[in-house]
Amino acid sequence: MKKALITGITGQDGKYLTRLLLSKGYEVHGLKRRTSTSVNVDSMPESEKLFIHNGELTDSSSLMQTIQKIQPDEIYNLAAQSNVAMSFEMPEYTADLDAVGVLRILETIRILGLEKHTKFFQASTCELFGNVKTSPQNESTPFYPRSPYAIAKLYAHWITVNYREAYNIFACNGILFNHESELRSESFVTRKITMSAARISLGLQDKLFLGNLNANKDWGHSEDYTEAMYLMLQNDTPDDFVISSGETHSVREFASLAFREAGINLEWSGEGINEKGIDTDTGRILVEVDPKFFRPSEVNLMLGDSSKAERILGWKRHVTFRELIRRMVKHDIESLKEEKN
Ligand code: NAP
Ligand code: F7E
Repeated sequence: MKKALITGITGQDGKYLTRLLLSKGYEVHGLKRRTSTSVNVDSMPESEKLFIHNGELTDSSSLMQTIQKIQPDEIYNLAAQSNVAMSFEMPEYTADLDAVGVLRILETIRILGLEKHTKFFQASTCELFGNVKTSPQNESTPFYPRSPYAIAKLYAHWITVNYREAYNIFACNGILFNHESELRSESFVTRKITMSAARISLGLQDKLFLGNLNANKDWGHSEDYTEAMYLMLQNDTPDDFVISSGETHSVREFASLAFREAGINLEWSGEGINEKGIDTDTGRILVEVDPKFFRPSEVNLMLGDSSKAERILGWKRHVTFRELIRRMVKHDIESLKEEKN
């Protein structure tokens, strides 16, 4: 039986990947911070093949002990300070966790002599492309990171490539474009919007405040992206792959569709910080811009090209942009109604 270790098991992707690997018969081990407050850990699948270990990516000794004990066939590194806006407030912590944390895992594999035994997946990000000059972005597009998060992930990306080339570790980077789900935290714009649309439609909230409505992102569903992670480690050779939906949509467009799913039609009026989303039926202002959500430097256009992953891994996305929004809004309305009752 194959053994996998997932760091960041309590996060959005950790949950979907755990389900996938258990369904494939793996023994799944998760690294969890002792202080984790994630609700996802309580809703982990009940399985006698699932084991949780306390540990931190900032603490080499916990990594060493856990990896030595499990001797995993595959490590999926999903743990990170994954919030771009927060990385401007905590740049040093973000670097320690998102950059040096990856080095700590790779060094543990090397020091324990597991180079030939343990395959490694790194959750790399489209944020590496940042201030893009060409679209769509693929594996050959130059990097121009625009936040402390993206710059930490840039180190993580290249140290993964380096340990593959220097020590022959089967190490892959998944250059993941934005992916969301019913488990996404509300600190990210998609879930903030779907939860607010659901609350507003049920009379539980008055208004939604957003930042940059013009940012264009390439959004997919986490279930599809975690399948790509698994496929990368089953490939014959280790490599790096862009995983994306191949479509780009603005935050404004996401909000319009989410409100429509909740039964509210929005029309947009005004410009810049004066732009407002107005309910066409009631004339009520439901969405406003608050500059406190602007970032010191922004990534305005993301559009991925996953043809390499489609060709080599046989990967394809199943959940469309519309379906993603439909699933998130439906989930949020149903769970709020349940709470209310
Ligand atoms: P997420 O929901 O924020 O999950 C992050 C995970 O990391 C959580 O389980 C968190 O645990 C854990 N973690 C945080 N600090 C830690 C530490 N010091 N030691 C060990 N674990 C720690 O992120 P996600 O959306 O699932 O993303 C998974 C990975 O993909 C991340 O590396 C992210 O940067 C990357 N990525 C995500 C996207 C996307 O659109 N979702 C796109 C590109 C790349 P707690 O429960 O303790 O907080
Ligand atoms: O922002 C804009 C914001 O925080 C998306 C992480 O998973 O994907 C994620 O990072 C866009 C940005 O995600 C609000 O300025 C407008 O342009 O949902 P987000 P992100 O920064 O793209 C990448 C690929 C990762 O690697 C990360 O780990 O939406 N935006 N108004 C807002 N964003 C937030 N959070 N809140 C707002 O009110």
